[in-house]
Amino acid sequence: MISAEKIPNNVNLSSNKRLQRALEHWQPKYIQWWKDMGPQGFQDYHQVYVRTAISVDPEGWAHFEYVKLPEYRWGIFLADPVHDRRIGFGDFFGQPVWQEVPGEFRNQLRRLIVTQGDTEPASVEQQRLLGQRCPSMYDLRNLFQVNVEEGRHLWAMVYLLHSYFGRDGRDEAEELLERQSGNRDKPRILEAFNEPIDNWLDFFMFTMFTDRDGKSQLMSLSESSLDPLARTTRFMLTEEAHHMFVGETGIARILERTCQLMKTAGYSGDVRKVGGIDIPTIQKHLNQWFSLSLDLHGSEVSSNAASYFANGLKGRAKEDTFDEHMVKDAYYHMEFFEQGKAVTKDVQMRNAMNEVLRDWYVGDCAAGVVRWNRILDAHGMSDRLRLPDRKFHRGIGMYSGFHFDPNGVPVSAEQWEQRKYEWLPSASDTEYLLSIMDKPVFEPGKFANYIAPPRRGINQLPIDFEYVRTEA
Ligand code: BYC
Repeated sequence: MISAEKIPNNVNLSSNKRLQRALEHWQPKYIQWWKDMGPQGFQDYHQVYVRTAISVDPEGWAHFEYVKLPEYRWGIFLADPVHDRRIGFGDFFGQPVWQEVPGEFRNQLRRLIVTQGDTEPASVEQQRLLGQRCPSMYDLRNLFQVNVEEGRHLWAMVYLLHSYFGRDGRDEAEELLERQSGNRDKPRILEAFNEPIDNWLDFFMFTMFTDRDGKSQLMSLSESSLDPLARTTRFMLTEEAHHMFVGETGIARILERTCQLMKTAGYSGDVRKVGGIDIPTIQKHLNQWFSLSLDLHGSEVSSNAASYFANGLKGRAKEDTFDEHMVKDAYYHMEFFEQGKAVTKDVQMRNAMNEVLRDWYVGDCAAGVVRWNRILDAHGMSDRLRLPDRKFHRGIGMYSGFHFDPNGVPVSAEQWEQRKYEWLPSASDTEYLLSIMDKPVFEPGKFANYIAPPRRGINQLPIDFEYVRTEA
């Protein structure tokens, strides 16, 4: 039975019979999905020290307790309403926001919500084997925290589908549990969510770069004229921040350790001999996840994006910082690649909204890379990490039919084949990473050789706290 007590919420679940009925049907399927496709080997006998959102105010949010993963209390939360909120962009600028889905935008909105929702269980599926290779108990707990929150983000989208889209919303909610990351017949919708994440370097790069796409997409959806969508995604952003923290500090700690090992290895850069992760391998994984996450922003020129903007469904990140919100007569100077050359053309700004969001995203990523490079600098290393050019390794959009090196210089198909593993992880790189991650580190306060400990523990607890414990 669905009980509002077991499902923390601020949507009046106890008096909403329609939602209760829909969830009664869906929730057991979700739990089954979580047991089958969630963290493998940590479902039955482990208690994890996680935070659970029990209300949207800061105190309710920072509620920590030991939980058996399948018993996590996935909740439904909307950020507080904004009084007299008005549509902030597009053709309906200035009108009151919508509390119900307008019939004419129903399909478009459902599609956006389903695409967003699809990424959440996908990421849990991608990461399900990582626990068996964890570098420490602290990291294991962070992985599970990320996983349960992605599960909650799925609940958030399912809440919208159940509450505002009737029968087809309920069908879509079921399908969100049926598609599977990497499945040949029923893959996840967006490409990056079908890539395996079987080592922790990929996990940290994913949470740094792909979760940051989550941030940029959620920021643009939190501007939506559909108020329940705006409020749901606004609350999701608070959780996304922690995921990016896990990614950014994870790589920072690997860099810290790599610098130490480089000194031991005599500055030769040959840190693999002493069991560390060398800078070129880190750079290749950065290239991989940054380029896959650029693809997640869609094509540079997109009539879908123009229509989302015109109809007020999906805005720009921080829409209120722009001077003009109708964007009818504005142009974006866009670089096209024609006959081997870059040519700049003006594109109607509404058609360039994916690129506008991508610009914001690239800036946010670049700031993170600057912070990583400070670690290399502080250790006196001359190596630096860098973002590859946005034309590099693209599978979506106008560059997808061509090949470019990380500097954005065009290369032929033969050159690409010859050189791609200088720029992207090869099978032997993965083999090496798996070899140093083959044994999980479960002893509290101990860390795998390739990563430094964090500066501090979770919730002001010591680093050697038992963040994951087995039942007696
Ligand atoms: N892979 O005009 P186009 C997150 C499709 S991450 C495969 O280029 P549009 C998270 C597109 O659907 C954030 N297909 O782009 C992070 C369209 O198909 P149709 C997730 C792709 O429509 C970590 C066609 O290509 N949220 O939260 O503007 C862990 C041409 O479309 C891809 C969202 O994405 C791709 N990469 O779409 C957990 C927000 N890109 O119509 C979670 C919702 C495009 O021809 N989604 N296509 O069949 C959207 O706003 C938009 O759908 C997109 C861009 C941003 C994906």
